[in-house]
Amino acid sequence: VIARGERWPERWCHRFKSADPCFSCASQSPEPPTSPAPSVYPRLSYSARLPFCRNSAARALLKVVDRKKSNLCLSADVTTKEQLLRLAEQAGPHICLLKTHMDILSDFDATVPAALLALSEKHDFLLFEDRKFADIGSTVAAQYSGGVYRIASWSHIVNAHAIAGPGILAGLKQPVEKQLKESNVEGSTVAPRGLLLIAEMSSSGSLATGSYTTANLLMAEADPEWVCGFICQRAISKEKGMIHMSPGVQLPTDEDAVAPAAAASSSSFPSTPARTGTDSLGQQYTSPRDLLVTHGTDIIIVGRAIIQAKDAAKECERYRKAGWEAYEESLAASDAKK
Ligand code: 5BU
Repeated sequence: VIARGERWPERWCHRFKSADPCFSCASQSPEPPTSPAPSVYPRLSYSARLPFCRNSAARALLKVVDRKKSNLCLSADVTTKEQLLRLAEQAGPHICLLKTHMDILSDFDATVPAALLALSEKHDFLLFEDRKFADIGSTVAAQYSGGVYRIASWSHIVNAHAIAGPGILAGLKQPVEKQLKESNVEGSTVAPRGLLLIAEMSSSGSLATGSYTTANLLMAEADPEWVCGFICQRAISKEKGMIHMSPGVQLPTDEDAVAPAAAASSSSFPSTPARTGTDSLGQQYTSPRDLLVTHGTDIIIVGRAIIQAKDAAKECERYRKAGWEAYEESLAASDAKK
């Protein structure tokens, strides 16, 4: 983690008028931010990126993705444990990652994480609690490890807003380091753990743009052993070990007039995904193809489009296939550019 006063590369410190910028200048620079270039190509296969992953959850996830030919993360936004476990059982064979919002369950108890972990082993997927931590380091350390949910004890991946500064990364890392120390003493192995920074959001009018996104990128790349990637709408890091995950994904339903290829090819501005739809509260949707081929992201996160479908397993498979075809197309496009 970069501490205040440490150097940031190639930036000017406006506070101390020096070429050695302090941390706060990284986010307060009045200069137009060098928008992180969406360097989509050349694109490496998931398996070829493995040696570049310094974080344990990034490595575990890329292995699952490769084994199952699935870059689909299901956002299981349901409100009872029975619905959640049923959905995880149905979706399990098709997904690489199951994303939860434990705090929307009306009947959460300690059996839920245990049952999800059993399903994650049975069907070979990882767990991601979409907790969006956003407080000072000591508070997030307590929120992550304790309370009712004890997230650090079961969730392979969590996410955070970097709004509070690098202390949030250090705070969240504490419970993981404690688990590591204890495992060294007891000789047991520790399950993979990783943090995603929310560098961009899918919702309309999101404030996570420009220099804020850049500051996320710099914070993440300063701690690649702990940060496994980003929530974003396009590839923002050139580090091959960082995973880019994108929510706000929908395919046209069979009845829709818009064909996927037409929707994707309408994107002429690489920094702005071509939106295929919205909900009534500001969510914006993009096609898997636009995210993976045009914008170079790695994992699609899909919620209501799957969980509200008549047949969730069938819909999962449709999204898995679309996500995988988009990935293969991005590799072919990369080869063609060589
Ligand atoms: P949807 O039903 O596919 O719209 O659900 C998207 C999920 O992803 C939902 O759980 C959100 O909380 C989550 N999400 C998002 O939609 N956009 C973001 O930028 C982030 C998370 Br961060």
